Amino acid sequence: MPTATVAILMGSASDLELMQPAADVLGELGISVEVRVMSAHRTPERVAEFVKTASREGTKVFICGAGAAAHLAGAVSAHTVLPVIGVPLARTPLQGVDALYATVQMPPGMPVATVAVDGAQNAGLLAASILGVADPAILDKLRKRREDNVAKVLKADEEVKKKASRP
Ligand code: RP5
Repeated sequence: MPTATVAILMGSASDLELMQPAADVLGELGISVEVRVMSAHRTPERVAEFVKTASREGTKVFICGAGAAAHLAGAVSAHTVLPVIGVPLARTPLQGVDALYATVQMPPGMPVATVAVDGAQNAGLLAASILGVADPAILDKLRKRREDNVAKVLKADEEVKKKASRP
C-alpha cells in the first residue's frame, strides 16, 4: 500500500469513532489517509518506527488523537519535523481536559498544533490547509466547502426565522 499523505494515529481502537471525522473529511477532499492504532505508552517503539518510516516515505502530516494522559501527539512530534496535529479526546470523567492539557502544553522547540477536544474534523481540515500551501487545488476545494457552509447557515436562518419568529 503506497504511503498515505496523512497518517491518523490514535492511542486505542476505542478512539476511532471520535477520530473518524478526520479521515472522512480528508477522503472527501481526495487526500489519502492511513488510520492506525498506536499507543505512546504501550507501544512507544512502534510509534517511533512508524513515524520515521512514514516521514521518509511520503507522509506529510500526522494527526494524533488520544484521551486521558494523551502523550501520543508529543511522542510523534519527537520523531518528525513534519506537522503534527493533536486531537484531545474526551475519554475519561475529566471530559477531555486531561487530554487537552497533555496535548497542547508542549515544551518549546517541539510544536504540536492542537485542535479542540473531540475536534477531529477540524484536524482534518487543518491538515488539508497545510497541504494546500503546495497544492492550490486543495485550497480551492476548501473554499468551496466554506461556500457550501455559508449556504447551509443562510438556509437554516430562513427556516428558524420562519418557524420561531413571532409577530
Ligand atoms: C488513551 O487512553 C487512548 O487514546 C484512549 O483515549 C484512552 C483509553 O484507552 P483504552 O483503555 O481504550 O485502551 O491512551
